Amino acid sequence: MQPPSSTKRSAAATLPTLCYLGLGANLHQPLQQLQQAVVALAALEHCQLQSVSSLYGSKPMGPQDQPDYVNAVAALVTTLSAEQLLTQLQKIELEQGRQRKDERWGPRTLDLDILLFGNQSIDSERLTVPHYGMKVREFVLYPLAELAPELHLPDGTRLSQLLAEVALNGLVVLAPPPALDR
Ligand code: A4P
Ligand code: MG
Repeated sequence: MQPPSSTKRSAAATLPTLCYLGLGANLHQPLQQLQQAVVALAALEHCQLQSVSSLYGSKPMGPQDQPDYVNAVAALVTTLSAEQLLTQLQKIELEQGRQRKDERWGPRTLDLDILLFGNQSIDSERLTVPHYGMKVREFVLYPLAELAPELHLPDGTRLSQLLAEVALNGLVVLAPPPALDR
């Protein structure tokens, strides 16, 4: 007899959930950092990388004495819980040389943020979802709109409404979406 399907999916904490991730880097060849991060995301267990936006150049938010950033957004379907996914993202950050320093919004080799996790609102010790800054950051909203122009946030806010309120602030497309090996 077949075991119940729940035992076969022991590592799967949730039903498949579509989430959106913010990728950012401004140290040590940031364009390549993002391309390498996309390869790492595509290799994550219990995850299926769906699409990645173009790679954008953006002006630093926070301290201005740091290089411009490269930013992108990725769409990923996962059966991990949001906290399990965060753990995997932090591993990738560390593998790419991320050092956490005291300076708020300081430079980094790679930052991976969970912007949205399905339609869930999460407020735990490790996670705030939707990401606390996403509604006002041009380097999140424009790449996200490339992947999901019709998106609504869990509170009902339309992405198109947010785009109308947030200026480009020097945001430019640097490179097309990285190719996904399928
Ligand atoms: N955490 C809570 N919620 C989340 C979430 N939704 N996704 C916690 C990811 N992490 C979340 O993060 C600190 C803690 O946030 C984590 O341990 C996790 O438990 P971190 O990555 O160690 O630190 P951080 O990224 O420096 O902090 P913060 O405040 O999240 O910074 P942001 O908001 O990521 O901003 N300018 C441009 N142009 N482009 C950028 O991408 N990024 C930043 C950093 C500054 N300026 C930028 C950019
Ligand atoms: Mg972060």
